[in-house]
Amino acid sequence: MPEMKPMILTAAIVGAETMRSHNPAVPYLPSEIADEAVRCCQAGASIVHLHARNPDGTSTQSAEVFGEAIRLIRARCDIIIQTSTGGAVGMSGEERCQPLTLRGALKPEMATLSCGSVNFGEDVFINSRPLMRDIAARIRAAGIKPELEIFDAGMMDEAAYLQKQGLIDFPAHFDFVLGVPGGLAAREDALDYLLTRLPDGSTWCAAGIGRFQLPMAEAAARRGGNARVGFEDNIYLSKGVLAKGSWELVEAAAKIARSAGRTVATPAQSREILGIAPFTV
Ligand code: KMH
Ligand code: ZN
Repeated sequence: MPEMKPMILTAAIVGAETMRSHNPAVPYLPSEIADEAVRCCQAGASIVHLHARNPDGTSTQSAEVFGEAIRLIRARCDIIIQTSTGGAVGMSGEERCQPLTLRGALKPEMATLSCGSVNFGEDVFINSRPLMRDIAARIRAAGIKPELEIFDAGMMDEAAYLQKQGLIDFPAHFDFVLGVPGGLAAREDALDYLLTRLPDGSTWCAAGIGRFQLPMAEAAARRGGNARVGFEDNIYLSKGVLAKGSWELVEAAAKIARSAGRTVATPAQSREILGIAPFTV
Protein backbone atom coordinates (compact mmCIF):
# COMPACT_ATOMS: atom_id res chain seq x y z
CA MET A 1 0.00 0.00 0.00
CA PRO A 2 1.40 3.49 -0.83
CA GLU A 3 2.42 5.51 2.20
CA MET A 4 -0.36 7.87 3.32
CA LYS A 5 0.25 11.59 3.54
CA PRO A 6 0.45 13.33 6.93
CA MET A 7 -3.05 13.79 8.34
CA ILE A 8 -4.34 17.37 8.40
CA LEU A 9 -6.31 18.17 11.56
CA THR A 10 -8.70 21.11 11.50
CA ALA A 11 -9.87 22.66 14.76
CA ALA A 12 -13.37 24.12 14.58
CA ILE A 13 -13.17 25.94 17.88
CA VAL A 14 -16.02 28.45 17.89
CA GLY A 15 -18.97 27.64 15.60
CA ALA A 16 -22.17 29.60 15.68
CA GLU A 17 -24.45 27.35 17.67
CA THR A 18 -22.40 25.98 20.60
CA MET A 19 -22.82 28.17 23.68
CA ARG A 20 -21.18 28.32 27.11
CA SER A 21 -24.37 26.83 28.48
CA HIS A 22 -23.38 23.70 26.51
CA ASN A 23 -19.69 23.79 27.42
CA PRO A 24 -18.23 26.59 29.57
CA ALA A 25 -14.94 26.45 27.63
CA VAL A 26 -16.40 27.81 24.36
CA PRO A 27 -14.33 30.89 23.39
CA TYR A 28 -16.25 34.08 22.61
CA LEU A 29 -13.81 37.01 22.71
CA PRO A 30 -11.04 37.35 20.09
CA SER A 31 -8.40 36.87 22.82
CA GLU A 32 -10.12 33.67 23.98
CA ILE A 33 -10.42 32.46 20.39
CA ALA A 34 -6.70 33.12 19.85
CA ASP A 35 -5.70 31.31 23.07
CA GLU A 36 -7.75 28.30 21.98
CA ALA A 37 -6.35 28.35 18.43
CA VAL A 38 -2.80 28.35 19.80
CA ARG A 39 -3.58 25.45 22.16
CA CYS A 40 -5.07 23.51 19.21
CA CYS A 41 -2.03 24.24 17.05
CA GLN A 42 0.22 22.93 19.81
CA ALA A 43 -1.97 19.80 20.02
CA GLY A 44 -1.56 19.09 16.28
CA ALA A 45 -4.11 21.19 14.40
CA SER A 46 -2.79 22.87 11.28
CA ILE A 47 -6.02 24.60 10.23
CA VAL A 48 -8.35 26.60 12.44
CA HIS A 49 -11.92 26.96 11.16
CA LEU A 50 -13.07 30.29 12.53
CA HIS A 51 -16.39 31.83 13.46
CA ALA A 52 -16.68 34.88 15.69
CA ARG A 53 -18.92 36.00 18.51
CA ASN A 54 -20.17 39.14 20.13
CA PRO A 55 -19.21 39.42 23.81
CA ASP A 56 -22.64 37.98 24.74
CA GLY A 57 -21.90 34.86 22.67
CA THR A 58 -24.21 35.62 19.75
CA SER A 59 -22.71 34.90 16.34
CA THR A 60 -21.21 37.70 14.25
CA GLN A 61 -19.44 37.77 10.89
CA SER A 62 -17.99 41.23 11.58
CA ALA A 63 -14.71 41.68 9.71
CA GLU A 64 -13.43 43.73 12.63
CA VAL A 65 -13.99 40.96 15.16
CA PHE A 66 -12.56 38.30 12.84
CA GLY A 67 -9.61 40.57 12.09
CA GLU A 68 -8.79 40.98 15.77
CA ALA A 69 -8.89 37.21 16.36
CA ILE A 70 -6.71 36.58 13.28
CA ARG A 71 -4.20 39.25 14.34
CA LEU A 72 -3.84 37.66 17.78
CA ILE A 73 -3.54 34.13 16.37
CA ARG A 74 -0.91 35.04 13.78
CA ALA A 75 1.20 36.81 16.38
CA ARG A 76 1.62 33.45 18.12
CA CYS A 77 1.48 30.59 15.61
CA ASP A 78 1.45 29.74 11.90
CA ILE A 79 -1.81 27.77 11.84
CA ILE A 80 -3.78 28.11 8.57
CA ILE A 81 -6.73 30.43 9.09
CA GLN A 82 -9.96 29.32 7.47
CA THR A 83 -12.85 31.72 7.92
CA SER A 84 -16.49 30.68 7.75
CA THR A 85 -18.78 32.08 5.09
CA GLY A 86 -21.62 30.04 6.58
CA GLY A 87 -21.96 32.16 9.69
CA ALA A 88 -25.20 31.35 11.48
CA VAL A 89 -28.56 30.27 10.08
CA GLY A 90 -30.57 33.30 8.94
CA MET A 91 -27.65 35.61 8.08
CA SER A 92 -27.65 37.32 4.67
CA GLY A 93 -24.99 36.57 2.06
CA GLU A 94 -23.53 40.04 2.50
CA GLU A 95 -23.23 39.49 6.25
CA ARG A 96 -21.69 36.04 5.81
CA CYS A 97 -18.99 37.24 3.40
CA GLN A 98 -17.51 40.03 5.54
CA PRO A 99 -14.36 38.08 6.57
CA LEU A 100 -13.46 37.78 2.86
CA THR A 101 -12.80 41.52 2.79
CA LEU A 102 -9.82 41.23 5.18
CA ARG A 103 -6.51 42.02 3.54
CA GLY A 104 -2.75 41.90 4.16
CA ALA A 105 -1.75 40.34 7.46
CA LEU A 106 -5.39 39.62 8.28
CA LYS A 107 -6.36 37.92 5.04
CA PRO A 108 -7.62 34.36 5.54
CA GLU A 109 -5.83 31.63 3.58
CA MET A 110 -8.97 29.53 3.30
CA ALA A 111 -12.73 30.09 3.48
CA THR A 112 -15.65 27.69 3.50
CA LEU A 113 -18.13 27.40 0.66
CA SER A 114 -21.30 25.46 1.45
CA CYS A 115 -22.51 23.53 -1.59
CA GLY A 116 -26.26 23.57 -1.04
CA SER A 117 -29.13 24.08 1.37
CA VAL A 118 -29.81 21.61 4.15
CA ASN A 119 -32.19 21.15 7.04
CA PHE A 120 -30.13 22.11 10.09
CA GLY A 121 -31.89 20.73 13.14
CA GLU A 122 -35.15 22.64 13.32
CA ASP A 123 -33.80 25.34 10.96
CA VAL A 124 -32.78 25.48 7.32
CA PHE A 125 -29.25 26.50 6.34
CA ILE A 126 -29.95 28.24 3.05
CA ASN A 127 -27.43 28.17 0.21
CA SER A 128 -29.40 28.81 -2.95
CA ARG A 129 -27.61 28.63 -6.30
CA PRO A 130 -27.42 32.43 -6.64
CA LEU A 131 -25.97 32.67 -3.12
CA MET A 132 -23.45 29.87 -3.72
CA ARG A 133 -22.37 31.47 -6.99
CA ASP A 134 -21.98 34.82 -5.28
CA ILE A 135 -19.92 33.44 -2.37
CA ALA A 136 -17.78 31.32 -4.72
CA ALA A 137 -17.07 34.39 -6.89
CA ARG A 138 -16.10 36.46 -3.86
CA ILE A 139 -13.75 33.76 -2.54
CA ARG A 140 -12.16 33.49 -5.99
CA ALA A 141 -11.81 37.28 -6.37
CA ALA A 142 -10.11 37.48 -2.98
CA GLY A 143 -7.59 34.79 -3.99
CA ILE A 144 -8.55 32.53 -1.09
CA LYS A 145 -8.64 28.72 -1.22
CA PRO A 146 -12.17 27.41 -0.75
CA GLU A 147 -13.07 24.42 1.39
CA LEU A 148 -16.23 22.89 -0.06
CA GLU A 149 -18.66 22.03 2.73
CA ILE A 150 -20.70 18.94 1.92
CA PHE A 151 -23.64 18.30 4.24
CA ASP A 152 -25.56 15.95 1.96
CA ALA A 153 -24.81 13.68 -1.01
CA GLY A 154 -26.33 15.90 -3.72
CA MET A 155 -23.93 18.66 -2.72
CA MET A 156 -21.21 16.77 -4.61
CA ASP A 157 -23.29 17.45 -7.74
CA GLU A 158 -23.66 21.11 -6.77
CA ALA A 159 -19.88 21.36 -6.38
CA ALA A 160 -19.55 19.95 -9.92
CA TYR A 161 -22.10 22.54 -11.08
CA LEU A 162 -20.00 25.36 -9.57
CA GLN A 163 -16.91 23.96 -11.26
CA LYS A 164 -18.70 23.83 -14.63
CA GLN A 165 -19.73 27.45 -14.10
CA GLY A 166 -16.05 28.32 -13.74
CA LEU A 167 -16.51 29.51 -10.16
CA ILE A 168 -14.28 26.93 -8.47
CA ASP A 169 -11.42 24.72 -9.68
CA PHE A 170 -11.06 20.96 -9.49
CA PRO A 171 -9.16 19.34 -7.85
CA ALA A 172 -10.52 20.98 -4.70
CA HIS A 173 -10.54 20.51 -0.95
CA PHE A 174 -13.77 19.01 0.44
CA ASP A 175 -15.10 18.83 3.99
CA PHE A 176 -17.72 16.12 4.57
CA VAL A 177 -19.81 17.36 7.50
CA LEU A 178 -21.71 14.24 8.49
CA GLY A 179 -24.39 13.82 11.12
CA VAL A 180 -26.15 17.21 11.08
CA PRO A 181 -29.79 16.43 11.93
CA GLY A 182 -31.36 16.91 8.50
CA GLY A 183 -28.21 16.13 6.52
CA LEU A 184 -26.31 13.00 5.52
CA ALA A 185 -25.67 10.60 8.41
CA ALA A 186 -22.21 10.08 9.92
CA ARG A 187 -21.83 6.56 8.59
CA GLU A 188 -18.85 4.93 6.97
CA ASP A 189 -20.91 3.81 3.97
CA ALA A 190 -22.00 7.44 3.44
CA LEU A 191 -18.37 8.54 3.58
CA ASP A 192 -17.41 5.80 1.13
CA TYR A 193 -20.09 6.95 -1.31
CA LEU A 194 -18.83 10.56 -1.14
CA LEU A 195 -15.31 9.33 -1.81
CA THR A 196 -16.49 7.66 -5.05
CA ARG A 197 -17.55 11.17 -6.17
CA LEU A 198 -14.33 12.95 -5.23
CA PRO A 199 -12.77 14.67 -8.27
CA ASP A 200 -9.33 13.30 -9.14
CA GLY A 201 -6.51 14.82 -7.14
CA SER A 202 -8.85 16.39 -4.56
CA THR A 203 -8.19 16.36 -0.83
CA TRP A 204 -10.84 15.76 1.84
CA CYS A 205 -11.63 15.99 5.48
CA ALA A 206 -14.37 14.36 7.58
CA ALA A 207 -16.23 16.26 10.30
CA GLY A 208 -18.55 14.04 12.34
CA ILE A 209 -21.18 15.77 14.43
CA GLY A 210 -21.66 15.02 18.14
CA ARG A 211 -20.70 11.52 19.24
CA PHE A 212 -19.62 10.71 15.69
CA GLN A 213 -16.73 13.19 15.75
CA LEU A 214 -13.89 10.92 16.85
CA PRO A 215 -15.22 7.78 15.06
CA MET A 216 -15.34 9.79 11.81
CA ALA A 217 -11.80 11.04 12.47
CA GLU A 218 -10.76 7.40 12.78
CA ALA A 219 -12.60 6.44 9.57
CA ALA A 220 -10.83 9.29 7.79
CA ALA A 221 -7.43 8.33 9.23
CA ARG A 222 -7.78 4.77 7.94
CA ARG A 223 -8.83 5.99 4.48
CA GLY A 224 -5.94 8.41 4.07
CA GLY A 225 -8.13 11.46 4.64
CA ASN A 226 -8.11 14.34 7.10
CA ALA A 227 -10.38 15.28 9.98
CA ARG A 228 -12.06 18.24 11.64
CA VAL A 229 -12.75 18.21 15.36
CA GLY A 230 -13.73 20.82 17.95
CA PHE A 231 -16.57 22.50 19.76
CA GLU A 232 -18.38 23.68 16.63
CA ASP A 233 -19.37 20.07 16.00
CA ASN A 234 -19.02 18.30 19.37
CA ILE A 235 -18.43 19.24 23.00
CA TYR A 236 -17.73 15.81 24.53
CA LEU A 237 -14.44 13.93 24.82
CA SER A 238 -16.32 10.72 25.61
CA LYS A 239 -19.86 9.83 26.70
CA GLY A 240 -20.94 12.35 29.33
CA VAL A 241 -17.44 13.86 29.68
CA LEU A 242 -17.19 17.45 28.47
CA ALA A 243 -13.95 18.26 26.66
CA LYS A 244 -11.86 20.89 28.47
CA GLY A 245 -11.36 22.65 25.16
CA SER A 246 -11.26 21.91 21.45
CA TRP A 247 -7.53 21.26 22.00
CA GLU A 248 -8.44 18.11 23.93
CA LEU A 249 -10.38 16.85 20.91
CA VAL A 250 -7.42 17.71 18.66
CA GLU A 251 -5.17 15.70 21.02
CA ALA A 252 -7.56 12.76 20.76
CA ALA A 253 -7.65 13.02 16.96
CA ALA A 254 -3.85 13.19 16.81
CA LYS A 255 -3.70 10.00 18.87
CA ILE A 256 -6.16 8.35 16.48
CA ALA A 257 -4.04 9.45 13.51
CA ARG A 258 -0.90 7.93 15.01
CA SER A 259 -2.69 4.69 15.91
CA ALA A 260 -3.72 4.42 12.26
CA GLY A 261 -0.08 4.76 11.22
CA ARG A 262 -0.36 8.40 10.13
CA THR A 263 1.81 11.31 11.10
CA VAL A 264 0.09 14.57 11.98
CA ALA A 265 0.66 17.34 9.46
CA THR A 266 2.39 20.55 10.48
CA PRO A 267 0.94 23.81 9.10
CA ALA A 268 3.79 23.89 6.53
CA GLN A 269 3.05 20.32 5.41
CA SER A 270 -0.68 21.12 5.21
CA ARG A 271 0.00 24.16 3.00
CA GLU A 272 2.03 21.94 0.70
CA ILE A 273 -0.63 19.20 0.57
CA LEU A 274 -3.40 21.74 -0.04
CA GLY A 275 -1.45 23.79 -2.56
CA ILE A 276 -1.41 26.95 -0.44
CA ALA A 277 1.65 29.18 -0.76
CA PRO A 278 3.64 29.79 2.45
CA PHE A 279 2.00 32.70 4.29
CA THR A 280 3.74 36.05 3.85
CA VAL A 281 2.29 39.53 4.08
N1 KMH B 1 -23.26 27.53 11.34
C1 KMH B 1 -23.77 26.73 10.26
C2 KMH B 1 -25.19 27.13 9.97
C3 KMH B 1 -19.52 27.18 7.67
O1 KMH B 1 -18.88 27.54 8.64
O2 KMH B 1 -19.19 27.43 6.53
C4 KMH B 1 -22.97 26.84 9.03
C5 KMH B 1 -21.52 26.64 9.12
C6 KMH B 1 -20.82 26.42 7.83
O3 KMH B 1 -20.92 26.65 10.17
ZN1 ZN C 1 -18.50 26.62 10.56
